[in-house]
Amino acid sequence: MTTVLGTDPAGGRPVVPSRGDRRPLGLKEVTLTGGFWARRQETNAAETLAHCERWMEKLGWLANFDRVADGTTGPERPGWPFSDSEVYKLIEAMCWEHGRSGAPGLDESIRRLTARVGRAQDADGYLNTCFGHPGRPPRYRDLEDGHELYNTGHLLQAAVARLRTAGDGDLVDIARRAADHVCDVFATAGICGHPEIEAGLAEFGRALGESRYVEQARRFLDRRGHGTLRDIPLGRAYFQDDVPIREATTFRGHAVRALYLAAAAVDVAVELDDAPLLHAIERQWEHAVARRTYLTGGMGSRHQDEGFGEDWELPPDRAYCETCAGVASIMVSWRLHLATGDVRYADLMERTFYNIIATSPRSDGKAFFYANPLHQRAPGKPGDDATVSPRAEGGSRAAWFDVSCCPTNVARTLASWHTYLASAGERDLTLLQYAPSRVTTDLAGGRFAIEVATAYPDDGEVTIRVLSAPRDPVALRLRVPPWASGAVLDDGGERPVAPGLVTVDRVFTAGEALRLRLPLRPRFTWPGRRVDAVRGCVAVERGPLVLCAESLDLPGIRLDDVEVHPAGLTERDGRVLARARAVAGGERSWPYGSPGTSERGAAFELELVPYHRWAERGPTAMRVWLPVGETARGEGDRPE
Ligand code: FUB
Ligand code: ZN
Repeated sequence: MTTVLGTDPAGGRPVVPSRGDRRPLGLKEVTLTGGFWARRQETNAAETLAHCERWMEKLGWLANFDRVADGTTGPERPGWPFSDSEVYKLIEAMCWEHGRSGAPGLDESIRRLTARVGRAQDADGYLNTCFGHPGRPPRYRDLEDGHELYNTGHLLQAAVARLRTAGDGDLVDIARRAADHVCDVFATAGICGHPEIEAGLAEFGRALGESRYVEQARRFLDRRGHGTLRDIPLGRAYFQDDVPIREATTFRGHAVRALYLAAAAVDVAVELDDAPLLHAIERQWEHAVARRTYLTGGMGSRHQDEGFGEDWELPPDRAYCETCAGVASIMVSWRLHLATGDVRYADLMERTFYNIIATSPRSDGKAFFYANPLHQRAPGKPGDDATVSPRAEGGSRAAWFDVSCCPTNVARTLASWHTYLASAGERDLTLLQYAPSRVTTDLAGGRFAIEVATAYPDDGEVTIRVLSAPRDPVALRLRVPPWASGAVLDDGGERPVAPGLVTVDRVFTAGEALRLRLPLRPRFTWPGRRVDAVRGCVAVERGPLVLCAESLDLPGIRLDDVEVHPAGLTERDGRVLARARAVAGGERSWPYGSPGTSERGAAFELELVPYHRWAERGPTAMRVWLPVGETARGEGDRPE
């Protein structure tokens, strides 16, 4: 491989595989012009980035770097061993945002933060504020929990963002020294308890054309699964050190760890042309999506280890669904889409974007959900924006957490969101997500530029206007989501289009327009019969949005007393309403036995709102899965 040090000609992309079915588009090729995601990007830029920096300054996580540089470290150190990674994820988010908007103030922030980080680097490339300095534990003594390589992985991803958006410079130099150090120290043994270094090394290696880094990522991957990490009460599956990655059949253990590892495995498989490794991850994805994924796209059912449960273990009230696991799941699916071209991966990405990534941040961008349950039994306490939340759950978004991995992960994902909107092939452009945007890319026959106008996800009409096109035919491919049966494409004449990919392959002319109509009627969704925890319930979805009921809309009625009738769903004046009744009685007696007699109240219309906005109006009970009234059970189209 040769060394390449320029910016990405596409303007910056988080993932640039050197081969594969699809080519990702960059910040210069896609621009959001308004709508759902543009609003979130603006808030992210205007509020979240500064918010994260303020908190890390206030808590001393940034000053940890200064203390190392000044030689004033000691036994006391604020933050967890992985707090350095939050600084790196923030820098990464700033780099994508800077690449997107060009805001000059951001460049200065990136330089300022980079300088503080760089001063803490040891002469041999080691860079960590928790270990290896006076008064601190020695380096690499606690591979299970120390997160040293994990932190470095995030540093490398930040450097990739900087390199691709601004070119070579201090951050890239720092990261290169850190990566070289890792390759030297871990040439023959050792893995980190939290995967992430693998993804960092693989992408940094791609960005620099440095095969040594990719090879080191492969070593880490193949070393895992042989029980080299200490056994712990949660078992070695917690850090995926129980089964070699090529033999594993599903995602398991700590969800973020499992998914970062899988993302890296796809990168390595693609770079090293390792088909068996790629197929192993495809199989694991399939298994986990079929059996271990929530309706929201959330992953992770267990609080005890922030981890995947067994197959079908998907309790709505105890759902963990960490926001970071949503980010990591998107990382895996995106890489699999690029490698294989399969749009199923973009289907899951859409679900996760709208129902996990959009759910986490409060609309002002200054508080976040960490866990994303599908049922909140009692309203949470109002969040206190001035204090650090000691817990991941609780029913209110928190300004900051003791373990605050999610806010910076949301920030870097939102800043680069539009790079997931489309992908390209030799002679096709494929729209994967729908948002008001302009997309311009060079295909084999020449430049193809389109403008997308839509109010999606509020409205399902998507107009694609051609701005310029090659003289020869090209293929415009549109993803039709799996829920969109009845979709219609108007391409000079209307025709029904089935879920999957619809292809228009012809000569396009500037000025012409195509219209895709995705039906967004609200619909009931039944759980498969094996998902025990929500048997007897239905959920309501509208387009890509999962909806929920909030107790705030039910004065005088307990949300958990409400039953719905799965034939009564209407949409009026933009509101989705389900026919419902409140059921009374039974609280004081033994809650098991033969069916009791409960009193059913008068029918009323239950308002359902997008899950991504729950608790936005204040503390509330909430549920996605709604019990079906006894008389109504047996109706509907239930999956097996
Ligand atoms: O351990 C680092 C991060 O903190 C994990 O990815 C999250 O799950 C949280 O535990
Ligand atoms: Zn997190």
